[in-house]
Amino acid sequence: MTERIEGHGGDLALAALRAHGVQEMFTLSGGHVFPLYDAAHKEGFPLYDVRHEQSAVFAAEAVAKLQRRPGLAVLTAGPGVTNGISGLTSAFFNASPVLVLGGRAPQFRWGSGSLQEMDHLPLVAPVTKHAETVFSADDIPRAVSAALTTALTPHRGPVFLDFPLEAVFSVGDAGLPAVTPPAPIEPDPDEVAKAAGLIAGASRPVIIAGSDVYAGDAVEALRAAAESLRVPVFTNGMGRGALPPEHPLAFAKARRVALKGADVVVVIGTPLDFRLSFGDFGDAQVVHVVDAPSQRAGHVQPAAAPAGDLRLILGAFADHAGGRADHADWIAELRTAEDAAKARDAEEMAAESDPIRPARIYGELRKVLAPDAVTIGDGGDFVSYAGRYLEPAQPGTWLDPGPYGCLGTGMGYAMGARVSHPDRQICVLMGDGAAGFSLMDVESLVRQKLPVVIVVGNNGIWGLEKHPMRAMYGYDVAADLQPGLRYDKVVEALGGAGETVEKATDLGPALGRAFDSGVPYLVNVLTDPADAYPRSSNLA
Ligand SMILES: Cc1ncc(C[n+]2csc(CCOP(=O)(O)OP(=O)(O)O)c2C)c(N)n1
Ligand SMILES: [Mg+2]
Repeated sequence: MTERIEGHGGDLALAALRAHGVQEMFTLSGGHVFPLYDAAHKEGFPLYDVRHEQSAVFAAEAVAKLQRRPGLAVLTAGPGVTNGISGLTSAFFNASPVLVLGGRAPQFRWGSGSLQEMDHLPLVAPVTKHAETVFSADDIPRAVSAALTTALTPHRGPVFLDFPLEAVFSVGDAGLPAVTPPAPIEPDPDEVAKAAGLIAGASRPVIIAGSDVYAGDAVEALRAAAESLRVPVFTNGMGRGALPPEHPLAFAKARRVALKGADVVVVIGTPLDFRLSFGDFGDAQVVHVVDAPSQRAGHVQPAAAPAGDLRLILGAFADHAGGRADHADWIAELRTAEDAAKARDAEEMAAESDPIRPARIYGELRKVLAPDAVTIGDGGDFVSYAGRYLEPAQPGTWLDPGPYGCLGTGMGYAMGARVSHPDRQICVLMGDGAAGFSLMDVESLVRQKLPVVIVVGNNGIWGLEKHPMRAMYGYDVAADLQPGLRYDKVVEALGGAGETVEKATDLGPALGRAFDSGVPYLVNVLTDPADAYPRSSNLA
């Protein structure tokens, strides 16, 4: 214990939050959490409010993902907390260190039917690393501090605390717990050596690096390991951009060829889930490198699975003392496939068509996006195309919803990204269906002067569902939206600006106006509803 602090529950919470580097709060008003606002108000602590609690949690998650520090959402008792549950669950799947502080009906008359009285813990426990009710003001700094330490300890993830009304409104005093960063988890050196030996001895190794590489600040170590062992690298999630696109070992398009031909597949900092064919790569041996023992897959038996601090493991790979098989031919083979795919993509991204096809939108966007622009995907097919055609040039610049696949992250992630990077381009790629979940939060962005550009791929359908349903049944239901709807007018009505684009040649100038506008700006691009993203499994 270092310092003693006094005040109401909100003051005590804020002191502990600040000690852990929390820099802002995302919230939607509710009387149960007023003391937290009071503390923020008195201290000049930034507070951003939204129109749906999901956006508050998604904003907190974006801060956590981009800045690798805790993000905070404050939600009122009952419906405030329940509206935040998809956000918490996304953070759980993404291992994002998010703290949700909930209000809670008074404890002294629990069971008498107070307004918004419900026990949140059974709902949030399965999607958090820790969930606790804090019954006294004096106990708040301890609980906040412990919760944030848990959130930041690999494998990272969200935590939840709620404060009964009388606990957060009453005055207390407590010591401010000392903040110690989580100690790195030491990997088993034998398992690390075994993994390194397998990779070095392979003829056709491939690395797939995911979000935990960025979250664990192991981007440099990844590069060093790949260069030392001469292994081609593919990425997903927040791992994208870990190697600059021009790096000789950076690959994006040749994944199918790589996974088909590989004899050792090294998956680093991402689960062996549906995105990676559940860890089944045919005859190839699998090395799974995870940031904590809890992340070892239960459904496959990798040849090696070192668990621990990714910098330590990847550093040890880089320092591998044994010999190395020559991978030059393998790398050259993949480069040929990569270059061919890139040429095909370039053609698609330049293609004239009427109606516009999504590829062209990304072709135009690539011309105006700066290397440090943050791009955010919220939608179905339109976002699959973003994943294919956008090439993040730096790590920490691409936000997708992650394996939970929750639509509606758009405006919350945009708010968190804008707050994280006030001077960068922030661009949300949205399906027209996805737009319905969070577009009202453009109002929050306008009011709080947080400009972002929103590009809607408006095909008038829930494309990622309509096409598969037709393929499966020969008909579809519940898959149509209003064609040509003016989402730009919605944004205008909310105080932003926008325009509708129907011709490919109008895209570039419209995007230019959007990024120059300095307000939330929606470019509503009418796209071809017949266009379906080609995929092997169409269920999402
Ligand atoms: C909250 C939520 N509801 C439903 C789904 C199922 N879903 C996945 S993609 C998709 C269609 C998205 O349509 P749109 O945003 O218009 O993008 P498009 O596929 O048309 O490009 C739906 C409904 C989901 N992933 N998340
Ligand atoms: Mg759509």
